Amino acid sequence: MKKENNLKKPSIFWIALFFLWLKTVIVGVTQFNITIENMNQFIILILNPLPILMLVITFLLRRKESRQTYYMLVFMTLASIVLYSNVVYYREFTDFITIPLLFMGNNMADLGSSIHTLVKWYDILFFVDIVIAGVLIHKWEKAGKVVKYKHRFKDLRPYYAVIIILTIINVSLANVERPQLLTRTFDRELLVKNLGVYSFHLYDAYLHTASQAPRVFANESGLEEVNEFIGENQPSIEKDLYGIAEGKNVIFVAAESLQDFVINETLNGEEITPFLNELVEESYYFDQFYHQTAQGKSSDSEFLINNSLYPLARGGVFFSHATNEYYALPEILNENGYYTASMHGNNGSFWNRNVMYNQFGYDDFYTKDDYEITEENSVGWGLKDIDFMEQSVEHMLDMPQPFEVKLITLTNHFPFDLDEEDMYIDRFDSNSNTLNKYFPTVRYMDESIKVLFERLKEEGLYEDSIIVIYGDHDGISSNHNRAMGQFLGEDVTPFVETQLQQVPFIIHIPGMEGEKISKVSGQIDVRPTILHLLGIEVENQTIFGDNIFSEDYEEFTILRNGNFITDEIVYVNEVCYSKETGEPTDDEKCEPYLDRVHEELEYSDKIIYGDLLRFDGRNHNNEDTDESDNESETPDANDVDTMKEELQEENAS
Ligand code: GP9
Ligand code: MN
Repeated sequence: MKKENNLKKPSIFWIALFFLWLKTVIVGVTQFNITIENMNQFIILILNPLPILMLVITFLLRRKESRQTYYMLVFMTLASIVLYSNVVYYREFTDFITIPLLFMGNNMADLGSSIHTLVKWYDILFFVDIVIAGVLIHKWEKAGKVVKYKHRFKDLRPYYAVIIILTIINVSLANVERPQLLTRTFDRELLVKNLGVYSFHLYDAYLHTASQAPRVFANESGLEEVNEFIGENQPSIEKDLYGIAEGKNVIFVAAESLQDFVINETLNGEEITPFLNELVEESYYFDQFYHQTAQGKSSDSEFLINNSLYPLARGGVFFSHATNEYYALPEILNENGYYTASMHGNNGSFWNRNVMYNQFGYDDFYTKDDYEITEENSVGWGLKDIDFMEQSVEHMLDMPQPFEVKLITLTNHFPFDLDEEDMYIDRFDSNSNTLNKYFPTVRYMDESIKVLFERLKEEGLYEDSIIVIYGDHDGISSNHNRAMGQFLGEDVTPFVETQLQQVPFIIHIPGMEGEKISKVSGQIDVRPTILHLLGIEVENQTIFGDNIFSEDYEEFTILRNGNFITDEIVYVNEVCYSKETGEPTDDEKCEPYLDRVHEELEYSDKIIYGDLLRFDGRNHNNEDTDESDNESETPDANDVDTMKEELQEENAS
């Protein structure tokens, strides 16, 4: 048979390409909220799925002709699965999947309880085209319409020429729209908008591979360079408060999904957080405090608080760099005579905590095996917060003092399920079921924190402790902006959306009045702020945060997506907003900060990618442990008992 080129004839090439392309464009517009602002962006949207889809399909055309239909349908299915997985993930996180996320097997499995609310029956439509394509090919093949043969490279040259031309157009247009597109990798929304979801995944795969290499090539000079950038990295001192909480127990409460907008707010005339509202009156309450987390959510907040470094833009540093050296808060506190533990009524392996905690230096990790969990005292993701608090205080009674513990709450987690008996307030009434359910679970968490305080007082632990409460990240994503606007009584503009990234940060020191501190700050500042109160100075540390209490503290907080906030402006997706008006203002006002933002995030990444803290000249307590040991080790119960005894003796002498 003469090998004619069949670009124009009905072929499975065109069928597969047409359906996949159409679906990708429709999904882009309807599911990923990709907004089209000009003609250029419209052309990019139409173009960007084509080159990569064509490339794969031409590859399949070179297979045996009898297998081609099969391969084509398998490819259509795989591409649809990629697309659909992103849709489901996007519904919850308004973000796209990255490769490191896929390795978080445990988390994905545990997310099961949320998944059912994210999957809709009509999602079957995402796969319907595969069936239609299969039927069409079958029919047309029978009628002798479809041209199929094993293509040689030569036959495909016109296709390749088209692929190259389309790629050049796509990249050039994208470059006009978004210079430095590929270097600003923390902005996934823009990457997907310009490259399309499939090429984004390819690029992400490249990033993943490339991020593994720096560790091998890193040396001391890398750390020196970062330290030079940070400059004098000792947090500034504020003499009135320095050491005010010296020797006290430190009880951190990681308040799941707690955003600041609920504080001092009512719903149907009832306070949403009555206990916290009282508490902020007698505590240091930072009401301009931002979470700085990315895809690693809760674990990112822990990373920030313990290290005063930024988490990664993609994936979770708890997974990708859990065997790095860190000089984390628990390690510092251990050196200062503290016993340290994290407590959580969930699996130890969630977020790979049981591995990462070794590097942070926690003496112990209380997980769901250490709690009495029954059907009655569980909801949603596990142990209810009130029961968790009660049982955690019991555990604290056995701990050597001073201790640092972190209580990781769970009930106020998406999808915000709650038993009827635990509903202290009614749901909100809007088109977002998620937001409606959020308020009663926040109210429930508030109650659990009240129980914590009561129990600490009853057990005599309160006076010797400081209690530090922080929201770990947002609970209501931008998918619910309309409903959120209804609650707030204003449109949720990008400016408002950024302000919604504020989470409460409360430091309660028994016996002190406290005050409201309205300085722009973030989770990166928690460690130096707390160490300052404890009167612990750390030599030679590499951190990006500062003591918020200090007079020299600079109000400049960088979010992990490259947006930033100062006392006067808010920079969101390349638009500079005035805080005073909430409206866009002169770019010049934001300009001076732009380089610093990029540099700071890049230097922080460098520390993680290059594992640079192994060069800080410290003998980290896990230095002798070889990597294979690190994989599985959390201190077991016997070790912990011995260690507790040793610590108690040490502290007594
Ligand atoms: C799971 C809990 C929730 O252990 O910390 O994690 P999140 O989904 O919020 O990151
Ligand atoms: Mn969380």
